[in-house]
Formats: sequence, C-alpha cells, structure tokens
Amino acid sequence: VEASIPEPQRDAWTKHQVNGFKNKDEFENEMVRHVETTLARSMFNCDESAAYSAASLAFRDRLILEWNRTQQRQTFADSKRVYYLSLEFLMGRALDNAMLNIGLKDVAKAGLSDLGFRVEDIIEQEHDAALGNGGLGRLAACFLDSLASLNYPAWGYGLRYRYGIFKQEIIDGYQVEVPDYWLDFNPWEFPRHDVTVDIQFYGNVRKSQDDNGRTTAHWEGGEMVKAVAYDVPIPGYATPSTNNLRLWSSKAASGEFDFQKFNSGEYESSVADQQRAETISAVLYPNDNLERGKELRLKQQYFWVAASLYDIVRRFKKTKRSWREFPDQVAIQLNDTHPTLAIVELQRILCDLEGLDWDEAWNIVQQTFGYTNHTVLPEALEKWPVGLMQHLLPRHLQIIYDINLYFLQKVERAFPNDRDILRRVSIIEESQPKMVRMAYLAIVGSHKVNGVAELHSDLIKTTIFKDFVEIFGPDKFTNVTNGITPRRWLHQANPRLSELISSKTGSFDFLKDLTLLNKIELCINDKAFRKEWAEIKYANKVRLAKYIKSTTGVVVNPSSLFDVQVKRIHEYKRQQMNIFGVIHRYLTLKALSPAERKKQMPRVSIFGGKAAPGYWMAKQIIHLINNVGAVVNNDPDIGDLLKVIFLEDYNVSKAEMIIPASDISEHISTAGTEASGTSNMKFVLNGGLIIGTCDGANIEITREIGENNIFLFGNLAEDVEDLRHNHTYGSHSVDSDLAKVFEAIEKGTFGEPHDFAGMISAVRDHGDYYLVSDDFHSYIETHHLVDESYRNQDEWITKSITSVARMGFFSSDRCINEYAEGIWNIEPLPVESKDGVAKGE
Ligand code: GLG
Repeated sequence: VEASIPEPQRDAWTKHQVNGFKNKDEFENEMVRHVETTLARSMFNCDESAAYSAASLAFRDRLILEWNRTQQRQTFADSKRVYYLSLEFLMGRALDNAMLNIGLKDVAKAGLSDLGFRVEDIIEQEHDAALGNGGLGRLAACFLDSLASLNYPAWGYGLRYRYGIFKQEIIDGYQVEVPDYWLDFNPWEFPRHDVTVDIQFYGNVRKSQDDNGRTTAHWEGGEMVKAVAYDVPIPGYATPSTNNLRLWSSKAASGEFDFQKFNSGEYESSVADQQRAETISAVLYPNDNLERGKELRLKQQYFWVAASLYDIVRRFKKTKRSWREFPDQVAIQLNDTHPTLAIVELQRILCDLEGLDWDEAWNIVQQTFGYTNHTVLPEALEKWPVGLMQHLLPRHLQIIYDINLYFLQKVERAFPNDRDILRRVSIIEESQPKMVRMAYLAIVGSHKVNGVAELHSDLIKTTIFKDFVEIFGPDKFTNVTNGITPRRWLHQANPRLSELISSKTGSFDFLKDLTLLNKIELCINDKAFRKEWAEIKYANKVRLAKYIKSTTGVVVNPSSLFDVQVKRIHEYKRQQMNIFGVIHRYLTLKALSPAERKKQMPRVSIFGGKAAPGYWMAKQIIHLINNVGAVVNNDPDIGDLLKVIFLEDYNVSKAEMIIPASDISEHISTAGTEASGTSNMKFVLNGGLIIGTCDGANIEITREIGENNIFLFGNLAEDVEDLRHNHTYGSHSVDSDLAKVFEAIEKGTFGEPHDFAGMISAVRDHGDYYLVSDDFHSYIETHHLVDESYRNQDEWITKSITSVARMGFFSSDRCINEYAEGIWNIEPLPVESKDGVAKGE
C-alpha cells in the first residue's frame, strides 16, 4: 500500500500503460527491440538462439501484464485460493505453449518469417524445464495449465532446482548421466529479490510459561538459510487469466556472523556456508517411485514448505480476517507426501507464533489440507528416522508427537478392545530406528485423501490405509482420476490432428471442453476424413523415423507398426517383459522360412526412459534393450520385419514428438502397481491404440472407449497376492516361451550373458515379484492380435477415431473441476474481457 502512486500522478501511468503486442507488426517491433537492446545484438549477429530469446521476451512481456492483472483481480475479489504444493513441476518448453494459449502463434510465425526465421526452429531452441521425474511432476504441470485455463485463483509452489532431471546419454548401450544445468538463460522466470523468507534449521526448543500458566515453545538457535522467490507466469488457454508458479531458491542468509567471519579473514569458511545454503535447492532427486531418506532431501522439503507457508500466511494476514476464516480463504493440496511437513509447520505457526489453542489450530489445519496419494509401492512410501527429524527440526518433531498422541487417544476411545490398531496406525513406527510415517501424518492432518484412478483409490482404501477408513469413515477418502491437458497433448503436440478435429466439430472449443470430441464419431464413415486421419498418423511416423535415423543411424520403415513404450524404467512397469517379448518375436522370425517370414507384420519396437542412477536392475534393462537392437537391427534375415530402438533422453518435448507417431503403446505394469499412468491417455488422445494390463487408468480408458478398442491382457490385481504367494511357497516354473528367451540370452546371443543374469534370476529364482512369467503367454498372444488387427487398416482406423472421440473424460480440466468442487471448495473467478463479455465460467 505504501508504494502505490498518489492519485494526482496516476493519469501519467494510465496514459503510458503497456499493453504488449497484438499484431504481426507490433510483434516484429518487440522482437527487434529485444534483440537490439535487451540482448545487445543486431541483425548482423542474430542466430536462432538469439531469436528464441527475443521471441520469448516478447511473449513474456505480454504474459506478465496479464499476470499482474490476474493477481489484482484475485486480490480485489478476495476469493479463496488454492495452493498446489509439489516438489516437481515437469513443465517442458514454454514458448510454444505461450503462443498457443495466448492465441498468437500465427502472428509469431508470420513475424518470425519476415525476420528470417521458421517458428518451428525457434521453438526447438528452448531447453526443457525438467524439474520432475515422471508422471507425478507432469501431472502438476497439466494441473497448472487447467487451473489457469479455467480461471481458478491458484498458485503453484515448488523448488527452483539449479539442476533438473539429468540428461541421459547412451554410450555402448549403457546409460550415462550428464548434469542438466538449465538456467543459463531462462526468460520465463522473474527473480523476486524482494520476496525472501528466512528458514531455520537445527537448534533447540525452550519452553516458557506466562502468568496464566500457558506454555509456549520457542525454537532457538541453529542455522538460517534464505529462500528467494522466482515467479513463472502460467498462461491459461483462450483466457487472459495468468497464474503464478512460485519456485524457491536457497541462498545464504546474510547475517552478522558471516560478516564477522569474512572480516576476520575466514573467507573460506564464510564461502563454505554460502555453498552449503545454496546446495539445498541445487538438485532434483532423480528417483521415481522410490524414497531414499537422505538428510538433504528432508532439508529441501522443509525449506520449500516453510517458505511457501510463510508466503501464504503473509497474504492471508493482509486481509485482516480472523484465523477461523483461514480455510475459507486458503486450500492447500499436498502432491504426494513430500510437502507433509506443511501440516506441522502450519500448526506451529498457529500455536507457537500466533498464540492459538491447539484444538482451534488443528481444526484450521485439517480443513485447509488435502492429500493426494500417487502410489502403493512400499519402497515409495516416505518415512523419516525420528533421530534425523529431531536433529533438523526439533520443534516439528515435538508437534508430530503431540499430533500422534491426540490421534491415538481418539483411536483408543473408538476401538477400546483393539490393542493392535494403535501400533498399526501410529504416525511413529516403533522400529529400530523409529520412523515418522509421512503418509499417516498426511492423512491425519487433511480433510480429504484421494487416489488418482478408480482402482488405485479402491486399493488404498482396502490395503495401505484400511485402518484409517475404519477410523475416519469412508467419506474422507475419495477418487479423482488423473487427466492431461489437451492444449499441450493434442493441440501443441499434434497440430494437424487438432486442426482436422476442429474442421469437423466446427471450432477449437473441444480444447476447452474435451467431451465435444464425441462429435467426430459422427464422421466415422466420412472417407476424406478417414484418409486425412491416416495421413496425419503416417506423417507423424515419418517425422519420428527421420529423428530415429538422425539420432541412432537406424533406418526404420514408417509403414511398419510402431510399438512404443516410453516412461521411467522400473521393474513394475515391466520394460523387461517387453524386451523379452521382442526377443521372442526375433527368435520366432529366425525360425521361419524366408517365404513364411515375408507374411509377417513389420514392427518397430521403440523404447525410451531414464533409470534412476542408483537403480541397477533398471540400468540392466536399458543395456539389454540396446544390445538386442544391435543384433536385430543388423541381422540380414530380419530386415524391416523387426527393428529395436532405444531413444536417448526421453523428456517432455520428445514425448510431444513420439506420442503422436505411435500405432500401439505399452502400459503393461503388474496389475495393481501403476496408480494411474497418464501417458496412456496421451497416446489414445493422439489416435494410437494401447496394449495394457487391467491397471490404473487403463481400466477407465477401457470403460470410456469400449473393450473392442483396447488390447487388454494379463492377471488381475485381485489375483496378484495369491500368485506371489505361490511363487514363494508353491511350485513355480517359468513359461516355456520365456524359458527359450532366457536360453538365447544365456547363450550369449545379445552379448555377455553375465550382464543380464540379474534380470533372469529375478524371474526364475527370486519369486518373480512382478509376475513377468505369469503374464508372458497372454502378453505374446495379445501382440499376435495386435498384428492381425493392424493388417485390417480400415478397422484399425475405425478403432482409432472411435477411441479419440470418447476420450473427453481424461482432460485435466474435468479433473481440476472435481478437485475444486469435492476437495478445495473453490470457484472460478470470471474474467471480464475488454468488450465486457465474461470469458470462461
Ligand atoms: C505416480 C504414479 C503414476 C501416476 C502419477 C500421477 O506412479 O501411476 O500416473 O504419479 O498421479 N510417481 C508417479 O509418477
């Protein structure tokens, strides 16, 4: 308020209000201005990289103006906001998305062309913002797009890692990790050096008592680190709403102590302090579905959570409302358990700093938070040693103990005759060492807990959180099936398909209401439409084939059936089963006569994905895929009948090219292990069919598109436990076809057999936890059906069009609306556009 310009001078401001470019001429003007002044270059040294920078700055200027207006609008409206706390935001590239969401890509294309550039080449210059591992991080990015597009008042909060997920190189068939330093020039972020928060670590707790006998805890001593805000504007599609993603970066807190050290000549140690502080936000942990309990990770979590809550509370306090109204103004969603300390931190702020009673504070906390669970895999469930927590966050550990005490007292009253339940549900696991169970803390501190697909939400209720359903009742647990943004995953990734759909549905409205896709089912017999549909897929395959040639040197025939599995490498996702299947196909082809061979359906098996650097088995899988490729791709008996490709460094921008080029994609996790999966939705939305298990969102995709349009196989989730039990205690013999595959590997057909002994023995000797052998026969048979089905191109295209038409449900817009209504209780804020017409609902 103090900084606002007095009334008499405001006319000057209004007169000079900046509006950003609106047409080609103004865009070119902005481009040239940025090249010449911001970048200090000229038409004599403007390469594609400089043109990318200038174009981004021009779009950024526009975004930030709308961003300012959106923030003002939300502040004036004084409406409830949602804060999405996620340790990962896998954003990918921003420029193309900004052009399309603002609706000025054509303008930019024409302007760039006048200035001597192709828009596609300029877009390609951008380095992916890769602040995430896989589905969880990409989901957060899709949610931001939907929140802005639907005009919800929403902020994302995350960490500004200096290094995102590593870059993957394949050298001699092995994965090699290279650091991803991506911040050299990032036009999409605004450092807010004036928005900082001091974050405390370590130290100890002193308790004091006032005259009324009320005790207060004081967290004292320890270390301070400074959090600096970096803001990233998030444009909505076809709306001026532009939301904010605030990422925190760590810096040494400048204090007397450092200064003294420096002055007294202890340069080195004062620099060491600085580096230690900066380490907190230095690097993204590269594990997907695995928690390793490292101290620095816990430091990251608290640093980010404390800075975000300070910011949220500061904003709330400006409204001068009473604390009771906090949950009417603020909803906080916990993306997995990573931000669970936010529950404890808010309780600490309310009790220790604001002086509220425990119960009053706890009520506010519970009403504020919602928790999303993304996995049932035991190795991914977060637990922290009590000793580590005590050391790093002594006051928080006390609060956790109190939360647990009151919770267990409540459970004891409700279940007086059940002693064991207390042990089972305690937030503190009585193990050696004792552990804090973060998922339990998240459940106890939230008003809603959701899974990410129907099967998954059922599974958490009947397995890992069963006791909590008994305690809190079933209404606390709900399902919100994941979704994807059709802006990036259809319009941006597959512009020709988007254009074709708009020509048949009459507009691009389907990008805002994806259920409108159902209109294209009416065109199912339209010959020209079907032809164009097939041509688009073929063109996308040609583009991918060119990319494969340029990056791997292997020539693939775009008329072959393209079979794609791209996702993080994980045993539960079963890339090993896929490559065993490929080997089986190879052996079968080799055994055929040349005449018989000619009758087979040519196939290209395409893999991509990163292995966590410490995940040895995942790295073996990558190695085997590459070795199989080296043999098969050079076997003159095989030719075009089978090619095996591993695409290096799978990421968001590569997904945008690969997904539209797929005929069939693989979503083949052991039933009950993949919470949802989201690439399954992306593939189908782009006209690819899928082969999959009855797992995650595959089940709902089947329900929507019809079981004739999907290739399902394998054992069901309900049978997995028994099958595993039999592996361990019954007789377990490996499927006979799979045994032949193992034999070939062990003979050295694909290089040194010893390199793959672990993969084989996991199936043959160590209980086959992921049921590769149990599902192998059904998997192979189903791939035969895929081949047969693909022969009938007419039928295949019918399946493809029908599936796309029925994918409306999987928009992240539907998903966000469900969160808004069922969990956050927030409403969109309608936008008055210049002509006075309200845009958006
Ligand atoms: C998880 C799950 C995926 C899920 C994604 C988003 O493994 O099945 O689709 O979150 O909810 N860790 C993940 O990537």
